[in-house]
Amino acid sequence: MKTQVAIIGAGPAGLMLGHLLDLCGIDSVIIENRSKEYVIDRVRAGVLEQHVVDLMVRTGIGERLMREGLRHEGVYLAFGGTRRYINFVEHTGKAIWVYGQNEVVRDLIAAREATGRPLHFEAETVVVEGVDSPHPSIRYFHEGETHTLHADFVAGCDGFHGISRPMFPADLLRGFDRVYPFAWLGILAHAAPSSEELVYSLHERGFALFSMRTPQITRLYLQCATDDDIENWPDDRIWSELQMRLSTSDGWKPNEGEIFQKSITPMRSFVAEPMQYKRLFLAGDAAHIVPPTGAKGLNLAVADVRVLAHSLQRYYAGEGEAALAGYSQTCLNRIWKAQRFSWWMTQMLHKQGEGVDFELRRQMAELDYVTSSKAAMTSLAENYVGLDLDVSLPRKV
Ligand code: RFL
Ligand code: PHB
Repeated sequence: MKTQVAIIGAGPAGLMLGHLLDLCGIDSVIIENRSKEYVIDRVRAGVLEQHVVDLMVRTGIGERLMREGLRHEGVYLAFGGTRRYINFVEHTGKAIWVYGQNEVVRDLIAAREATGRPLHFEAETVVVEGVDSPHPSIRYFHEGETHTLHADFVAGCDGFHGISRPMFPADLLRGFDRVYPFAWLGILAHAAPSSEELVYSLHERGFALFSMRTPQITRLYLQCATDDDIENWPDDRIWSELQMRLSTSDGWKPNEGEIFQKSITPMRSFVAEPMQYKRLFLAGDAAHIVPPTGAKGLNLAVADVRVLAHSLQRYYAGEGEAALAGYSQTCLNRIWKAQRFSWWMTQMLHKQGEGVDFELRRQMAELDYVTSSKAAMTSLAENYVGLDLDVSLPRKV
């Protein structure tokens, strides 16, 4: 079997890359080790930057997003029992959208299936070979058989635990990371969101976040210990902790309802440099992880594959290898800024440990400043809605 680009992983990065390449007339095969249901049902991100929304709309996959997505013009930061609003549109002219990663993935799979181009689920990539030659290949198991796929390029869109990053020569790849001493317990509940905007809260008991998925479903997060067990968190304890950490003196509090999903996620910052080794490219979580406080992971994954699709389009248009040389650095410049922002939001909003009264007072002062200085509000807003990405949009033809 032959294709132009072999894509490992059908998360947002791999699926969006396949979609953009299709619009450029470039052939690809997407190989995913999990089932279609698993990939769609995995509960993850919820916030889309304006550039992702624009991309989806202009490339013909934004119809449901426009109908069901929730446009948000700002966020609340809560501390000391009060909520303060930062208006993104006023400070940047841009907004963000709440639309579950599940829905983005569902739309991308539907678009892929409509093209008839290959997307293999439950197909595990085991070996990537020849990436240092013009003829790489990947070997994978699918429906009980081993297949070999020859390609011009391999795109490693296989997440943080994938096999692509370890294929880089050890003396080429450098990893930069930070692990945080806390985790997030996240829930989905059948409860109408009681605020139109997200609420990020710093409380002396720890961080909490109020978000949503639909007009009937609330998404909530609580800071917890890294070694915490979900069994320690019966529903009553979750609600009582959320009410304590989120309720504000203006009478606002989250609505309660039946909890139908809960899980604990560790938090880390990680960047791999470079993101290209000859014919092998990394994109999305395969190359970098951000703590979720800045809502950047999915958005960065989409930004990477926009740069990659654009580079490959130029390559096939006749520019040759030169078109690919800037991929890593173009992505990394923006990734490090998103890393900085995600780290900054995380340190400002989480309780750093026990007996940290100085830190808490300092964080409260920072929140007071960030929600009262026009310059600071503008800085938070322009990072939250997403820094500029200078790549032209392919259009659905
Ligand atoms: P994914 O989504 O992990 O997809 C990688 C895919 O590769 C497959 N795979 C393989 N396939 C074949 N062969 C192999 N050997 C393979 N090894 C792995 C996997 O099964 C999988 O399907 O990575 P991708 O595409 O780079 O997408 C990244 C995003 O999923 C991630 O950054 C976000 O979910 C992060 N994130 C958030 N991002 C945002 O932009 N906004 C948010 O509001 C936001 N909130 C979050 C988040 C992540 C969270 N968790 C659970 C980590 C909230 C949470 C709680
Ligand atoms: C979410 O709705 O899942 C969400 C929102 C904002 C974040 C992280 C996750 O910073």
